[in-house]
Amino acid sequence: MSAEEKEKKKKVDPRRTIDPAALEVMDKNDGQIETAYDRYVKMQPQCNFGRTGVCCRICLQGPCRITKKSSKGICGAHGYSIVARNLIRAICGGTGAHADHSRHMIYTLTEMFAGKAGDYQIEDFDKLYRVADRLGISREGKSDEDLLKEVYNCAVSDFTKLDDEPCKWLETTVVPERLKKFQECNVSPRSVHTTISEVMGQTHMGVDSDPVNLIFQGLKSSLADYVCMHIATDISDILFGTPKPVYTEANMGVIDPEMVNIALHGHNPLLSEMIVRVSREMTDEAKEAGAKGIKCMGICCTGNEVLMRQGVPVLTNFLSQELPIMTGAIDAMVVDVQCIMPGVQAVSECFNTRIITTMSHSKIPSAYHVDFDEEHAMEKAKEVVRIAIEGYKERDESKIDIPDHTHNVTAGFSFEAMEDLLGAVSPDAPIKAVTDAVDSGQLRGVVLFAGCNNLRVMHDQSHSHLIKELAKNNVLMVATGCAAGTAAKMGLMNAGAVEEYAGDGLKAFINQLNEANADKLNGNKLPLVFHMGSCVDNSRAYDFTNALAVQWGVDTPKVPFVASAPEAMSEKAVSIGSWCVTLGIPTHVGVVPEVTGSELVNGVALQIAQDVYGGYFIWEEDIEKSVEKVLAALDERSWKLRVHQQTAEKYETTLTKTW
Ligand code: NFS
Ligand code: SF4
Repeated sequence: MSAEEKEKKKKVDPRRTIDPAALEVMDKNDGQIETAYDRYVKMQPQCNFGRTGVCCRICLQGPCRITKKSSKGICGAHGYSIVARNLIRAICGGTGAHADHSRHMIYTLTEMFAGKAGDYQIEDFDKLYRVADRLGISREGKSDEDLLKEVYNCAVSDFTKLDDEPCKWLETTVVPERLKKFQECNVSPRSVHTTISEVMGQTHMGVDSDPVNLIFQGLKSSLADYVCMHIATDISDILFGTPKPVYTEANMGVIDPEMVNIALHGHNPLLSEMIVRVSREMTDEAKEAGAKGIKCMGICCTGNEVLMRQGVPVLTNFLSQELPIMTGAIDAMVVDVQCIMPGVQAVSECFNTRIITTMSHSKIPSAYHVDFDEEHAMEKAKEVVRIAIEGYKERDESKIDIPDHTHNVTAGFSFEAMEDLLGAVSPDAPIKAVTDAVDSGQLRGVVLFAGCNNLRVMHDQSHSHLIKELAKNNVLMVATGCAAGTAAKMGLMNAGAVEEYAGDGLKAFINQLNEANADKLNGNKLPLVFHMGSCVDNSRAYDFTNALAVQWGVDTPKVPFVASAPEAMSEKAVSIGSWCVTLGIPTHVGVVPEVTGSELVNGVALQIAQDVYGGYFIWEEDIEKSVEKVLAALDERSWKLRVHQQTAEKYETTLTKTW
């Protein structure tokens, strides 16, 4: 290592978080147990070829790296082809992960129809009807089970069909102008699985080297991603209920040393819902072991799923997932799929914590494994809880040290719950409460905070700062995934935050909702940021955007709605960002993806996308500039919308379709 590199490495401080609970745990540990924060420092400096996307390992002649000396790979592939191929494989990785999740939901229905998943049933009939209606399925003379079967058939078809008809979940959830655009540009996916296979085929050595063609296929993959995410949300709601407001707490102070503590981590609600249910029935077993009861807490998106539907407290978000184990009071961490750092196992070995993997395709060496299957869901959930109780019995009391940090959280804002709240102000067209507030200038627009944490930036900092600044500027905010985790942990997802941070317009808007919904809220008040769920539930956020577009009578690129992922990390985030853009949303990303090695590919992301789809990426790592750029993107749209509305009024014509 050169002297310069050593110097650079020294400068990175592993205390890369602003979460006070995480800092406390980290400081007490004083580097003795290694976590992601330490490994990030060790990893510096990271390879710039990979970072800019110009390293190709697609065939065994590679890796080929684009340098001044060699401007093409061994096969003659230009830098732009290599960058585009890498990018769309990342998008496809995200699509694959969501497809895996969504297919599991669909598969559970297969098992239900075969009489093999008795622990699952239709929980939310209204949601079933709503989805059936949206898909254009007639309800007349059909039993609920028949109806569910038809919804199921549509989902299977969206996953597997080979013809050119649009996927049902795309066709029925976007405005017609969007669909037309997708068909014109050939980015409307045939089906989820077909699209994934197309991307892998197209990016194989010696197939497509046209960067624009490649990127458009990537966008198709991102739309397939959107389809499977929406299916996952819909089926989850049908099986487990559509979220309604819930009240709980967030951050590591939620750990109760007198309880058997279970951390639910990963993404899938199929097992975690069962664990929450059985843990409520198994209090006696916990008491026999000397505990007061059983407490479930969530990490990442499994956490978001059980928070939204069951009010389960938030333990922490992605980046700090290893730290709760170091409190010495987590008896089991149950994981399913995605965003689970293998590092949790090594940390757990210093404590009593059992890491329990539960999916056959997502294992960690040395961890416990309970092989989940739909047929024995409750039984498997009980097995998991019993392992946690065993862990409790073996706890080393001397190691317990829980940081005393929590904040109140109000969550549970599915799109339906939002409509319900807005409907109290505007009964005929609930979403009009928002469009009116934007038209009058009371709100500056709507922003979705989505995405992960990433050690390249200070953990939780950009989310927190942007939320506070946008609140001041009267932006209505919704959040999902680990961005929502930040808001919850940092006290930005409760009524106190409205008082503290909201500008006058936003405060008046939220207070009007509070007053109109006083009976439903039982003395509680609405939060500053509305939690819409897991990352898969970004589908809910898009339903929100789409409803705004329908209400204004415009295509999505005219809607003052911006997505922001200031701490993006996973391939899923790359895919979600790409469908946001394709669906017409300006999308701020605070960690620039691996595309800067090709000016052409970067230019497509930043400019061409806007020309074609109306959505575009904003790469901005600087927090202050991010605030400015997000606000500018909102303002540009609301200004244009207003001008177009005034023009239409003046000349008594319809609103122009251009953006
Ligand atoms: Ni989303 Fe949720 Fe978090 Fe990022 Fe991972 S948990 S699916 S990918 S890290 S937000
Ligand atoms: Fe190199 Fe071409 Fe093989 Fe990529 S596909 S590793 S650029 S030879």
